Amino acid sequence: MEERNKTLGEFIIENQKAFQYSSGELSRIINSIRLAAKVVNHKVNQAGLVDIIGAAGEQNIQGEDQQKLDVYANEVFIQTLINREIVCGIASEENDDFITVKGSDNCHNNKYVILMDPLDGSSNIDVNVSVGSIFSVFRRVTPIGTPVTSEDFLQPGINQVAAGYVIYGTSTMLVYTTGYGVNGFTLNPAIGTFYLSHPNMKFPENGNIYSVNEGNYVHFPQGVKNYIKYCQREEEDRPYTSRYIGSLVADFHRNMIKGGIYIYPTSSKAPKGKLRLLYECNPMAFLAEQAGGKATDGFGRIMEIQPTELHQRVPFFCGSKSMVEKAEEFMAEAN
Ligand code: AHM
Ligand code: MG
Repeated sequence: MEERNKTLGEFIIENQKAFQYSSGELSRIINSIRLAAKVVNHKVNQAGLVDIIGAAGEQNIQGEDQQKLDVYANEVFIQTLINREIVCGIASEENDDFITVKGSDNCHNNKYVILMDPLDGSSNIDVNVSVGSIFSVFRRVTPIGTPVTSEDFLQPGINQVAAGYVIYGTSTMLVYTTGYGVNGFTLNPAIGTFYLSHPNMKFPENGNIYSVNEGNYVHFPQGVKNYIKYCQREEEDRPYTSRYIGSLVADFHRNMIKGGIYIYPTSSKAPKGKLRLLYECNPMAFLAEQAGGKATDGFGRIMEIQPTELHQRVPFFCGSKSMVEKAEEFMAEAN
């Protein structure tokens, strides 16, 4: 008989050794994300429905004011993490500053901080396109028992102990790494359980998909323009296919499965790029490298950048290793 798929809960227990400095805390963080993901998933799936019921004026489905989904997702993730007392600090795209979590003993005794984008690509919600949640976990660097400081959050990506995303797509998946490869779990919505569906995910070494917002072409640096022309040139394995959802998690997920490159470069409109280093690019870079891919800012490794600000932006080139390296060649040449 074929072995049935493991649940995420079973996988976490069996792979306890994959959690660095294991004391069960990191497992509990992943468990909290699993729970928050299910709650957000439920709400995302109702996005259109709430409007319909609301418009009919019959009832408010939740008995509460309708909130913007990114604000709702932010509250769900933060409350889930705070209630379970497993992190000492939280930084979110939705909050200007980081949140200090004392714990019920008021002692700041937890050792991890989490940085997250609770609902990335949320402008896609209204048009029924996939969105995602992204998270990145670090051990704090300040002493346990003291309040967290910005130092705990402004760590280079190489210090990450876990990272992952939830994609709310045609199915909902939780994909994460603790530094021992990347595993993907698909939610069975009928029973609310995540099953291991994509063990040991790997970027193909090469690919034929390029994902970039070409509407901004005229504003791009010359190296990116040249690389795009390279992708479009008629050769044995080219032109490549262009696929851009405008939802980082969904573009990354497709490229990891099929082979491709995602680029959000600097432009004259966005001189530092658009995406945020700490809770968008670092976690995706950790996943990419763990899956055999590559993530750079066009010149150097994303995970080696020393952050200086919580909401710092950075140009992002991420995907199949050979493709990212080719794009880097064009960047270096044009520099
Ligand atoms: P957001 O955090 O405001 O949702 O912005 C991030 C999103 C990414 O998911 C996506 O890849 C990118 O912005 C798309 O930007 P653009 O519309 O400029 O192409
Ligand atoms: Mg975002």
